Amino acid sequence: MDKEAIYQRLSTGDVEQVKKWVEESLATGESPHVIMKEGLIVAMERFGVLFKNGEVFIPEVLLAARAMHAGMAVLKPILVKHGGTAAQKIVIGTVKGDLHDIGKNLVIMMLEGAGFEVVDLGMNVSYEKFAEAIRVHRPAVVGMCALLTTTMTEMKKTIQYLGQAGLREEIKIIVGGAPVTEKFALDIGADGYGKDASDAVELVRRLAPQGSD
Ligand code: B1M
Repeated sequence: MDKEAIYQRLSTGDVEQVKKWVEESLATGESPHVIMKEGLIVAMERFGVLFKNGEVFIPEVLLAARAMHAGMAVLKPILVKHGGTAAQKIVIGTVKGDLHDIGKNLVIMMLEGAGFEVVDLGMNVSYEKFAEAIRVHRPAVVGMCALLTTTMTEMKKTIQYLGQAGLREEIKIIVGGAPVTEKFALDIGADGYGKDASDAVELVRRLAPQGSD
């Protein structure tokens, strides 16, 4: 797998070339998980360092993110197909005030790939919307993502709100995102913390084993 090629294509935001790279990598027999984790994610993380260092700006990052989504869209049906039948339901969203969804979408893809049924609430999700989704979908697990130190506190507020709404006992809550830590997760009363998308799948498997409801 040519990691430099995917980095170049992603960093120029070239949607068609990213899709083509993913298709070509699949055609060589590369595993979709490896293409996602070692190709797309690594390239996006590398690009993120440039953003951090002020070498690229928000428009370029948005273009790279769009190209990454296009590459993920090619992989998604394959990951889902190999995941088996869905059983346990997971509701997931990026918390209020936070517009980052790349990591969340990766977690969703991995969960779907592992056979879970996922309800994606999107980003900037209010407490009320999480509560409403729990009432409607009755998930085994609720996942919350935050990428900003200013929005990770919304996780705690959402958990408190779900408690007040009488919904906390019936679900397991997992949290994740770059600034989140295991300690923070425990402190705010979550049931688990996923450091990355694979970790999130392992966590959900432990908290809501398929066929256990
Ligand atoms: Co923003 N941004 N951003 N950004 N952005 C960061 C997060 C930042 C670290 C960049 C920096 O300054 N170094 C910084 C946060 C600083 C902080 O809070 N300490 C930052 C900032 C400041 C901002 C704005 C405030 C910038 C501005 O406007 N001045 C603004 C905020 C907007 C808002 O949310 N209200 C903003 C905007 C944006 C864009 C819209 C331009 C774009 C988002 C596009 C999109 O998501 N559709 C963007 C991006 C892309 C980034 C960086 C470059 C990349 C984030 C990313 O997608 N990483 C990021 C810098 C960086 O990370 N190096 C940055 C790749 C992704 C795969 O990783 O999301 O961590 P991640 O997900 C991982 C794990 O964390 C885990 O699994 C994933 C896969 O392994 N995981 C979970 C994630 N969720 C999980 C949930 C789980 C379990 C695991 O269970 C539920």
